[in-house]
Amino acid sequence: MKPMNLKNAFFRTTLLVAVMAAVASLAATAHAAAPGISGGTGTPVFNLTAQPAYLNQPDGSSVYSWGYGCQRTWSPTFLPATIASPSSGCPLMQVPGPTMIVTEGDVVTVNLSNGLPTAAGNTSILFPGFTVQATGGVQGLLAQEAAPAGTVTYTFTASSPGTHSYYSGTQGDLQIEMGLYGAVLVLPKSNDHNIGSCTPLGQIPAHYAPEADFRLAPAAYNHAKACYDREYLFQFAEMDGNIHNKALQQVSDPVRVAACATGASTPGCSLEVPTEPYHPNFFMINGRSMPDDMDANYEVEYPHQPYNGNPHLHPGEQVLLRIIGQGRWQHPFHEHANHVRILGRDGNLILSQSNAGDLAGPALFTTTTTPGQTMDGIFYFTGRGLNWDMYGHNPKSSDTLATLPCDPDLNGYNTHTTALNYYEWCADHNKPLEANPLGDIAGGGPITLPNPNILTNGAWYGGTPYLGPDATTRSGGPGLDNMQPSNAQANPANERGWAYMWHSHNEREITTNNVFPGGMMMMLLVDSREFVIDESN
Ligand SMILES: [Cu+2]
Repeated sequence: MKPMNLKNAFFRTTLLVAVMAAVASLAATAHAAAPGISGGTGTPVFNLTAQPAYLNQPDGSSVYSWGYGCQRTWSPTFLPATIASPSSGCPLMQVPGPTMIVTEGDVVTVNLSNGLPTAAGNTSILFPGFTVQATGGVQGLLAQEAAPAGTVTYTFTASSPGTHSYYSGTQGDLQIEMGLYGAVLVLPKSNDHNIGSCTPLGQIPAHYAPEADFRLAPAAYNHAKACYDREYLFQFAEMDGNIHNKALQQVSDPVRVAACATGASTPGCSLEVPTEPYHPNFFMINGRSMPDDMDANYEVEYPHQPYNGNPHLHPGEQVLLRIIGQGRWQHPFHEHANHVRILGRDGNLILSQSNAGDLAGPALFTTTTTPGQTMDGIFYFTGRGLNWDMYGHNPKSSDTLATLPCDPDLNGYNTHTTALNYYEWCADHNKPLEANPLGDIAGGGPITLPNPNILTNGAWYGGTPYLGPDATTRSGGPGLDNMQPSNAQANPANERGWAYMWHSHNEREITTNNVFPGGMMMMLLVDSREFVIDESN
């Protein structure tokens, strides 16, 4: 999608119509996955710089912020390799900071240099959950710190797999607010016997259509029940624009700049930015607000916000959600269409006390984030509970896709991995939606659909109650009115998925600068297996 098209479409309209219009104008390439950087194997080294820049927000704001970028002399390896990463490396400050991808047992070194304005003073990084050794720098309250233009080195062993946060350990009320936070993803060892049953890397999927593998690892944890097919990382944080504006005023103040020029410890060379009362007006997922979060990863429009939030999946896929609460508020994020089964928190897999080996994490309606805490959870969608056949099968149809069988396994799902309707809930197979159908399925269903013009919400969601490129035909049937607009508007061609809003249930947080819609909102796209999900951007 071209961002301008999206934004024009978005702000021309209002309320839910606006949301669906934005969905309609999204394009093929803006998928997600969990991109980041590697510092090598075994003893990875990451060279980061804390530095200032401006974040783009969809209301047109350009918000002065601080974040981490890669040191200019250092070019890391970008992961996963299937995602097109910037050829320039990552020298620019970004929010969130570069996602550091390591493997369990790695001895990780992070060299931090302080490129913040001198008046900002020292800075540091905390790696909660790890035992950190620091060398160089100066002693701070919570961690060894890098003085202005100085450096500090942290070393720790990546002792547990899972999603971990990192963030400033210096004046956190200001520095984390300004954007100094990021993620450490610790992958389980690839030779771990517990994940031997997972589909090996490079072999996803063995399903209907060949698709690239965008996973970082076969499993989230060293556990056979932590396998996954697809993954997304979402970091939640809010910003109070007044704090950022005050920080900008003060670092630009000529008197202060003059004082700082003679040394960081010169009287008058420090910031006095109040961080209370706290009135955040930007609510971000991965540093972006809706609708910007649905643009592509590494989109040039966001040089300092490279990561998006735009989940896609096929029915039946196990989708790993890596969730981090950054900032200082809780954010009750609701993943529509199913609950999220939590695997672990802060890199601790939650196991049953009574049944050894069983997972015991809760199924959450909202994955409410807590500042500093991380969650790993599994989300999936099968259509079970819809009470109609979402593929529109009809044994009498001449359409070969419409005559596919549903062969229930012991749990009632069609688990033939090469089938288009993999993980269809067979109890709903050939079960009509409409009491008085105009379409492909015989009569007798639970409801009568309203006028197609009422149901139709654009290109991603075709207005039809069926999945797949033929959904429009199936909902109307040969020679009958079908759901308009039809496939001709599909973008990309033949994507005929269902859109589910994923959003904060603190509704204040789905605004940008007090205007709805915006903030912490994205769209989940459920795509039929005919549609190849390409997250390579
Ligand atoms: Cu909701």
